[in-house]
Amino acid sequence: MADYREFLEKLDRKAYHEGEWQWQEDGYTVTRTTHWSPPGCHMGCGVLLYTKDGKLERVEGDPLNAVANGKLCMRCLDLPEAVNHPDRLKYPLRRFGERGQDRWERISWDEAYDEITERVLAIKEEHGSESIVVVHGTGRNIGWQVPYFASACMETPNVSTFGFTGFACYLPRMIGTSAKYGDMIIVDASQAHPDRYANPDWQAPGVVLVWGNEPIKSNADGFLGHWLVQCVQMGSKIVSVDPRLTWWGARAAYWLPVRPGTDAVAAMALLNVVIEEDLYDHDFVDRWCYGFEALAERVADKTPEWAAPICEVDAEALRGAARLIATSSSCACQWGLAFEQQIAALGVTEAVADLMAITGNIDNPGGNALYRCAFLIEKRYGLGDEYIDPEVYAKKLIPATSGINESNIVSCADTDAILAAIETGEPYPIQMFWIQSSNALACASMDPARTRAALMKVPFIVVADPFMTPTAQAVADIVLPVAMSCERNSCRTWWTPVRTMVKVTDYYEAKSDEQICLELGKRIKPEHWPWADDKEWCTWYLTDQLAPGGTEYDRTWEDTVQNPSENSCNGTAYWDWDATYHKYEKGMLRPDGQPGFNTPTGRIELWSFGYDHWGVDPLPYHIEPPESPLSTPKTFEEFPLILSGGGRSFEFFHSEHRQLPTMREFHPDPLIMVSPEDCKRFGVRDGAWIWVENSRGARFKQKVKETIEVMPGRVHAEHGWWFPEQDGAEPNFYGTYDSNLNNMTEAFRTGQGGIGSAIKSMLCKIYPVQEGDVLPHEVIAEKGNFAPYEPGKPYQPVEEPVVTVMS
Ligand SMILES: Nc1nc2c(c(=O)[nH]1)N[C@H]1C(S)=C(S)[C@@H](COP(=O)(O)OP(=O)(O)OC[C@H]3O[C@@H](n4cnc5c(=O)[nH]c(N)nc54)[C@H](O)[C@@H]3O)O[C@H]1N2
Ligand SMILES: Nc1nc2c(c(=O)[nH]1)N[C@H]1C(S)=C(S)[C@@H](COP(=O)(O)OP(=O)(O)OC[C@H]3O[C@@H](n4cnc5c(=O)[nH]c(N)nc54)[C@H](O)[C@@H]3O)O[C@H]1N2
Ligand code: SF4
Ligand SMILES: [Mo]
Repeated sequence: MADYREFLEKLDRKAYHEGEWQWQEDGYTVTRTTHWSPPGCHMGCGVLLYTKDGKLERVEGDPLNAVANGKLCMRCLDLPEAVNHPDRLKYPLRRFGERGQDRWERISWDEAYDEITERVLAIKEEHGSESIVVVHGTGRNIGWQVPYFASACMETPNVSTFGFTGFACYLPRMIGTSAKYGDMIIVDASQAHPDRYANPDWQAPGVVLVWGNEPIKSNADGFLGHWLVQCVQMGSKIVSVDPRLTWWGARAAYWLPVRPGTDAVAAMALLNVVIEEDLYDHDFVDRWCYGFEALAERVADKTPEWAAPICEVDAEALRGAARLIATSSSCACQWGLAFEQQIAALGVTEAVADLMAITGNIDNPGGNALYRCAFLIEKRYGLGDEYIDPEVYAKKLIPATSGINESNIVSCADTDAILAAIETGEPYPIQMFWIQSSNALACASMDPARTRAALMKVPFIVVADPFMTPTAQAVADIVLPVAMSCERNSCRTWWTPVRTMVKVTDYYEAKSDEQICLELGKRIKPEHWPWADDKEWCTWYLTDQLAPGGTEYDRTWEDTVQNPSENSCNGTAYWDWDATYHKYEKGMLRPDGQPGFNTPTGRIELWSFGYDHWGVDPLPYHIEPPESPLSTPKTFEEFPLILSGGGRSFEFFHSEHRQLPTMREFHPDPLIMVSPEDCKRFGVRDGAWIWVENSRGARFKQKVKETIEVMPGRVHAEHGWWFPEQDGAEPNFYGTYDSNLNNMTEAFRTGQGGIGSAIKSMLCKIYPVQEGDVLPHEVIAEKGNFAPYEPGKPYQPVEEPVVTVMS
């Protein structure tokens, strides 16, 4: 460690470039900026864009960017291929003929805006603005832009990642930790220190719990995987909790290969060992935690021996991991999507949050840091909500039974409530969808055929995307071409320093999300859109003191772009994250300035008032997946494999990048991992296409990757696949149904509080694809879906679960 620190201290950063934002080099203009979307990514690493004659030709990492240290993934390196791709949408398009016929005519932006404006005004007048649904995807360039657009232009509270049941991405971890800690946590990999790994106050984590997350591939939620690689090189040990043997598991002190969807069982056993063996941090628990006795009582019988047969992890491994976690200098939890893609989402979040708390790993060096957004600019969902008439706002589509929604913790609408409104017309029919950054049919929708059928009932649909997608083909009336990252002026502050993207090239008539929202906003609700252009709008976002969250930022967007050393892109003073440790001792977390956490009790709530208020168990609990060896043993006899999936790959961001020759050269087909034992048992072989089928008769096909990464009895498939090279018209829709893992997932089935969905823990069987087999898109074209369903209701379970909650 000392050697590396010395190396960093001596490093002459200026040897790379002078820190200016733009310069000329070998006939290129080089621009120093960041990238996040499109094509999409959660992060926002520093890039040097090399442009010539108005074209992006090359992308390199920016060595002076302290966030990414000059490192880039293949998706950023390959940006020129995406940006210059001939299939990109060049002009606004209007459908003629029926939906799904792939018949489009070019129209002007004015024509598009006129038609949209006319329809929106008429819908608001006749049906109320709540009948407009605004849809966005994850982490793209829409995090604050689309919520503001929904409120200040469309005036609707119905904003959603439509099709994605149970808020099954990150949100449960966010609200879970907000309730228990009053803040969200992120692994302290030195990212708040301008001098990073060389900072003397920072220590590499003693152990990192990589739990249901693949950080090198996903770089999710404000965290870069290579930071952890650096930590490992500086001595951090790994505990990997993952049914698959990942890069991390292969290097771990303990690999705990839980049965998918049983993480809460393993977590409760870890808590049991830490408490029973008296390994917890007494001082921290006494001074800063509330509800320890209740927690101890809850886990008193959750011994490793109790857990082992349920979660399928060896009891001694659970014990060893618990001891390592509790006795290391620090433990950080790099948690991931597996937390919410299971029905016990809030229970496992709770258990692991408690484990970090009672071992004293909150806001400590190399532990779990409590950081907020840059300059406290936390404007996301809810931005502009004050422009929605309170009576309209009260009509937000949320499930009647969900306490979380009633408390408005989740400020977006609920996708299943929207689906029910479309299918049943109750409480009101939906008149319009505005889809900006979502390809629901290929990716976010838990039942794509059902989603499509529902959307066919919606009279007017607009999609704004850089590419023609299966979703746009299937349901759009108007498609708007969206600019890529080097073609737009933008900014973001999420988990990050203030970052900007700056426009250096053009592509035909494509416009940025900012331009589209602003131009349409000015037509429909001019009073809420006072800004002259995208740059002014961004400056407002960064500097508006009155907006929720407030901000101390006083630079314009242009200043930010042109003085990167002042904010994001340099080794000094690059953002205002407060790197102070133990902020709770110093009165830095609560609005009243008192020591403690920003919770009702001022302590970390091991017994959570927030959870209790939402109608969720205030202590850790487990719920078995709706279908599992324990909950539906009969179904398990015929469907003996546990299906997990959606693990990220380097080449793709969700359904994106499938057009790019380089990515398809590396990763031509959707892959399902099958163990050598199961290949033998089910008569399938490496490289062969197989069917994966569930008890409802839903199926999809992928190619076998025979590998020891998965254990016998478990398979792991990929999500987000469609084939831009295939026919886009109905019924094929670029083959989007045929390899779609989400034929198997379900709307209307969630965990406590309407949160979590069993996406990564289902039952299936596998068998070889034969020539002449009926394809999923043919079944859907003929029958509508694989099984019948009642409007607004979940599918009837094939077998009623016998085991449910364990608490
Ligand atoms: N390249 C790329 N990066 C991405 C994305 C992308 O599509 N491509 N998507 C982005 C988005 S929106 C998100 S949410 C993040 C998600 O990124 P991650 O949080 O890393 O999630 P996944 O890659 O889905 O799964 C992580 C691990 O969970 C394991 N797993 C599966 N089931 C279970 C289970 O029941 N329990 C446990 N403990 N583990 C399980 C899988 O084997 C896998 O190794 O990635 C973001 N980054
Ligand atoms: N089975 C299974 N399904 C999953 C997952 C899984 O792990 N397993 N992961 C789930 C998760 S965690 C998530 S978050 C969802 C993600 O789902 P989404 O975020 O909705 O991702 P996509 O469906 O790929 O749709 C994104 C679309 O936006 C376009 N786009 C990209 N950038 C921009 C931009 O800046 N502006 C605009 N206007 N458009 C842009 C892309 O071209 C693409 O068509 O998928 C979920 N689906
Ligand atoms: S994480 Fe990878 S793809 Fe995302 S911005 Fe950084 S380098 Fe680019
Ligand atoms: Mo996600």
